[in-house]
Amino acid sequence: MFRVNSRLLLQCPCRTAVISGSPKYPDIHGTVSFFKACNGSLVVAEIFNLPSENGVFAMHIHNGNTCNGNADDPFFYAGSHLNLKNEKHPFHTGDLPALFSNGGYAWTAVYTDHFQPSEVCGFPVVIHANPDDYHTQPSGNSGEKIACGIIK
Ligand SMILES: [Cu+2]
Repeated sequence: MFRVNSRLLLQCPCRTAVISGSPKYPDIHGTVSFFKACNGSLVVAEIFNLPSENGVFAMHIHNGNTCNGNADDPFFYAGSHLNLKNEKHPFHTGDLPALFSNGGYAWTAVYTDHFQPSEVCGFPVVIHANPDDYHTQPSGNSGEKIACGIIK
């Protein structure tokens, strides 16, 4: 166990999604790790080689069980936002803060009570080409899926 601050006492086992870009964005890679913490999870994301067109990228946990897709959507079968408690966006289980790119690199951490790491195991983390507006239903108008990885 590792105490970060008064709220965050991290416990393993933790879970990690290894992120890979779509065929259009093959250079994107990174990890999103989930640490069990008091009343929830600490989520730490480190992503490399984000495209330069945008500086802010939506990130969600989706409700599928694969990062497979089709000709129209490389991660179609990642599904829609994970929503274990039947909430509206942006209060879905899988709603997360956006990634802010610094020259294509993004690092972010969030402490959330939306889930425990064990509840999201097996689901995909999806990164989108656009920011999440945290308003539009059902998914924040965040555009094309550009990277994905299953939480293991
Ligand atoms: Cu998404």
